[in-house]
Amino acid sequence: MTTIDTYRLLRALCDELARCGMRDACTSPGSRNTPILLSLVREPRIRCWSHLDERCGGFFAVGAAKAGRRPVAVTCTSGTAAANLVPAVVEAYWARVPLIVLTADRPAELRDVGAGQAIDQLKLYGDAVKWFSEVELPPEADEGAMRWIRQLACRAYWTAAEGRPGPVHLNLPLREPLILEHPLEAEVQPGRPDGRPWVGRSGPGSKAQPWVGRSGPGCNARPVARSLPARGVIVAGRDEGGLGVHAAATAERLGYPLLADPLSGARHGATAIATYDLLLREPDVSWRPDVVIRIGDLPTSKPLRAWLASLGDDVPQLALDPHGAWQDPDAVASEIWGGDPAAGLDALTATRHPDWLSAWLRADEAASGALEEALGVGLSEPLVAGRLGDWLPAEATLFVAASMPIRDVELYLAARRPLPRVLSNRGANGIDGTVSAAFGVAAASDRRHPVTLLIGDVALAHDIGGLLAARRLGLELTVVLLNNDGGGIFHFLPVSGEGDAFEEHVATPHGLDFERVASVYDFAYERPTDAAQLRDALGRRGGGCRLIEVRTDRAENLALHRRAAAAALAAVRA
Ligand SMILES: Cc1ncc(C[n+]2csc(CCOP(=O)(O)OP(=O)(O)O)c2C)c(N)n1
Ligand SMILES: [Mg+2]
Repeated sequence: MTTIDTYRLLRALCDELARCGMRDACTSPGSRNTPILLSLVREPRIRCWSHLDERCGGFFAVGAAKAGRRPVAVTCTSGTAAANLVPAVVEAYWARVPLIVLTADRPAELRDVGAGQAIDQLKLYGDAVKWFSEVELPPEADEGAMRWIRQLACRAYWTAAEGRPGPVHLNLPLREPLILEHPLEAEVQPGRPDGRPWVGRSGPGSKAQPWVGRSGPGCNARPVARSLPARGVIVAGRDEGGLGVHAAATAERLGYPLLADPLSGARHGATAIATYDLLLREPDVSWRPDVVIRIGDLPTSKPLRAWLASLGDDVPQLALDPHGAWQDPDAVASEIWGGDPAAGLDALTATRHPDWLSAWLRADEAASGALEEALGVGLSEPLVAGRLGDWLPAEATLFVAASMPIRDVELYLAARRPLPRVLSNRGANGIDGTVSAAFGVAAASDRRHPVTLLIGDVALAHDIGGLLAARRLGLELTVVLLNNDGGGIFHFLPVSGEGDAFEEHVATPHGLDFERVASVYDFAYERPTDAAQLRDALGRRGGGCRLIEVRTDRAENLALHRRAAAAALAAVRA
């Protein structure tokens, strides 16, 4: 096999990915992956985002695929470089994000014989990929080989995008020389006419909405029309495929309260209950429904999960999931509908109960009012989380880190009005890769609309290398940092009673000076000390990256959360 054959095949692979709809790829440097990297970079329809740390590149791809709702490629060299993609691949698998991982590898004769940078990359990501293929390139890029590689690229793309989306891993052993001596001439086998992919997809939604699953068991089954009891609730969890709008409309039509996670895209609905995380903590202020309709992932809220688990077998729980996924840790769902959830929702009818919805809405109003009063006007973590929903325009994207930011957003973000799109890495709930994922979201979003990341200090320190994207990729991102010098979330857990061991090994304070961090990574820096200053800072967009630091105290934060929750529950009881 000559180097020209290698490049012909890899250029055809990238051509096919672009024909299928790929727009973004992440590269990271190395020698063995040179042919893959150059083939991607030379493909004009694919924007290539360079990352020097593969872990950042992988999470950037997760963010870009989430925001762009189409598969993103990631390539890296062999050895530990490929192992650095594990966290992103795992997150993509659990969060249903389509990635195409293209790892370069040593060829067979250089494996397990002491050659450098050679590890066992076969099925490196285990069951966290939808498809693994060892792509040994044929000796000659003849017509048969070109047909094969084009078909392989389409298979990788459609496998990642369709059904339950997720990552695909192609491992490519490559032999030296890895660089062409002369530029590549016209292709031997130019692909299908009119820019069509080698293997097209027909059927509903395959082009327009590859993200929303429509295959899988029972997908084409028609939902049975059902008439439901008057007292029901709809629980909507993370969904990036537009199902939230449908869930909100259905809740209105049925007169059901809507317990909608901010990641659901449903929380704007007229029946959405913002404070369910609070109301469901107390059985005397929440009411037993006669049926529960669940859509997509389960929301993060622990009280909500505990409440669902407590309802008992006489309250049927129907789970609708675009991919028929099992989202039921407490084994209480009575039915999991694997077909099109929108059609499933349309088939539901109920007669309205005169007081059911209004009682929930009244309780929510009382709780929201009391929370707001308890928070006051000082800059606190929950106040920032809530106000971002009010201050960011509806076209903005708010990327929220794991730990307290996502929990505060779930309780304190308003409901029943236009909200920004909210995204988060909730597949595996890691704090890793958050900065990089937010940059990926910025890369695949409309540049006219702001992307804001809400993140804690430990999560930011964990992916501090992700900040390099500000200097290197020309993207715009506003980072709102809630700096309580450690993991504030752990103060809510019993381990917080463990004194010094808790402080050093669990809370992990670090004392980082984020103003200096901002200057190292070329971020403009601001430190507002009141809400008006924060609001002004958010409104200033200069095209670059900004770090807005809000300092808080972990112990005070715990006390404030407790006070606010107690005040809200008292208000609802009253
Ligand atoms: C990769 C990874 N490591 C560890 C954890 C466990 N963890 C959950 S929250 C958290 C602390 C986060 O602290 P910070 O980002 O400052 O947010 P805060 O709790 O202060 O709101 C840790 C270490 C995790 N979720 N993911
Ligand atoms: Mg913190």
